[in-house]
Parts: sequence; structure tokens; C-alpha cells
Amino acid sequence: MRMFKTLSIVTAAVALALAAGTAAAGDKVKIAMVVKSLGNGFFDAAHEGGKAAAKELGDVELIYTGPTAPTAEAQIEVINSLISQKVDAMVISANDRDALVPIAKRAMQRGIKVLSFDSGIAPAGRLMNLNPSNSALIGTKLVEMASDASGGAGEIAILSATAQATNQNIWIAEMKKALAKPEFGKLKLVATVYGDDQSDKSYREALGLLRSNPNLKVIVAPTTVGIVASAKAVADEKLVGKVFVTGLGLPSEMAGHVKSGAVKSFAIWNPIDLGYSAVQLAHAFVKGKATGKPGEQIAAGRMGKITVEADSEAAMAQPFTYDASNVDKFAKIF
Ligand code: RAM
Repeated sequence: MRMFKTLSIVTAAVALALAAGTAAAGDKVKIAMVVKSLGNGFFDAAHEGGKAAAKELGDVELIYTGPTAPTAEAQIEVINSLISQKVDAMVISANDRDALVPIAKRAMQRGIKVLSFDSGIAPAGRLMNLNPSNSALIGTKLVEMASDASGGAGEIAILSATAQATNQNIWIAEMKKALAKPEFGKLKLVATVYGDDQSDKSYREALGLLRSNPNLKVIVAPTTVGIVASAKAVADEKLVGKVFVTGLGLPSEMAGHVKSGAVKSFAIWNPIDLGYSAVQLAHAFVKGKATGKPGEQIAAGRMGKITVEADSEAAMAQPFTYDASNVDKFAKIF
């Protein structure tokens, strides 16, 4: 009897300790930001935004992670390990729209809130996707900048990230729609190549474009890694003034290339705000304040309310254009 009593006291104490443990763990919301690959300045800036959101929210433990090379296989491994770590939520920039669906589903079955941002997972593999901006708007903007750089006519080529990247593939599809419009009828898309968001491969692909297309007027790189590598290739080949580079870039990485004349203009949204919003959204899902239903308005701190649209997607803001007049000012920020 006495023994039983002692045991039950011990059991009760363990139960209490466990409960306390759960409560303590429950205090912190573990959010993982899974990026396409590490070492990319764009995602470093998104991480800054994520950290700011975590600080503001006060109860977030933010884990920033991703593979060294932007492949779906490597990202699946990262996600697997986050499932074992029992994170509460993941915000993922996908290297492949479909390949991540099974692992993302497994995470969701374990109660983890899975969201995608920047580069989406197909709807079956996430509760919500946060696009940086309206995709059609981005596609049109890229073509407009190529048109401006070329003087309205001539050969253009696209240097993209990976061939499976959700975001770049959508933007390229939108570019093709824009190119079919009469106002851009004198622009001819001669090639699309992939630098895999790796500086060295992007540089080699850019050189390849320049060498096999002697009449090329513009390289459009809808990737912050590809645009820098392309501008460097144009400069190294002494083609500044003959071939122009445009696309999506970070002012901090592009300022020198705008000065050299290799780049007249480029665009981007604020990657800090994107990372900030993604973490705010993930937190709202964990706290039961969001479900991703179209029409829902989710409070996202200083970004205000984010409206969920069809397919549980939302768009953050419009791309902003940079040129010699403003690049230095923004280069200090991201
Ligand atoms: C690269 C990545 C990222 C994309 C930007 C514009 O950094 O591919 O996904 O959004 O470029």
C-alpha cells in the first residue's frame, strides 16, 4: 500500500513535470523557414524579415534552413529532419512544385502547418502559398524592361534558376504571354537556359548565350543569382552597351552593374517583407487564427492584413523598379 502510494506520488510528479514541460515547449512556436538553398542573398534578406517577425511576436523560435544546392531531393531531407524535430510550422520556398507534396503531406498529417512562400508547393501540399507579387504583373514587368533595354526590338534570351522552380516557371510562362502581345512583337525570344541559382553555372550559361547568339540584345534573368552572373559575363566579354541585362535582382548586388552600364533597370519586391510576412502567417496558422480559406484576411503585423485568394494563395506587393537614380539608396537595405 505504502509502496503504491509512493509510486502514485512519483507518477503524479512525473505527470506534473511532463505537463510543465509541454507547457514550456508550447510557449515557443517553432517555425522553420526552408529556403531553396543556403548562401543566396535573397533568402538571407528573407531570413532578416523572419527574424524581425519572430522578435515582434515574442513567442517564436525561428529555424532558418535549406539545402546547399537547390534540389527537391535535398529539400525533402531537410523537411524530414524538421518533422522529427516536431516543429509547429514550416514556410517553404519550393524547388519543385510537385515533388515536395508527399513529404509536405506527411508533415501536415503530423499536425505541422505547412505553408509555401516565394516559390509555391502545389495546393495539395500546403495550407497556403504566399506569392511575392501578382505573377502576370511580374511577367509583364520583365518583358517591359527587356523592351526598354533593347530599344523595343531584337533578340532576347532568358537565364533562369532551376528548370523545376515553381516561381521562375510561372514568370516565364507569363513573359511568353506578354511577348505574344502586339506591342512586344519586335522582341524575339531565342533561348531559355538554366543556371540553377548557382553563380558559376549561371555565369557559364550566360557566356554560352552570348557566344551562340551574336545578335543577342538582352538577357532577362528572373533570379537574383542569375542576373548578377549575367551582368558579370557581359562585362567580362566587353559587351557592355551592346548586350543589356535585366530581370529580378537585389539592389545591394546590382549597384555596380548599373554603374558599369551592363544593367539599365531591374526589379524586385522587398525580400525582407516577404520573409516577415511568411513567419507572421505561419504563426497565425499555429495559433488557430488562420485556415487559408479563400476570402480570409490574416493579420500580419506591420504588413497589415493579407487576403487569401483562390487556391489559398496570396500576393504581397508590387515589384519595384531600380535604376541609376535609386539603386544606391536601396542597396543599403537589401
Ligand atoms: C532567386 C531565387 C528566388 C527568387 C529570386 C527573385 O534568389 O530563385 O526564389 O524569388 O531569385
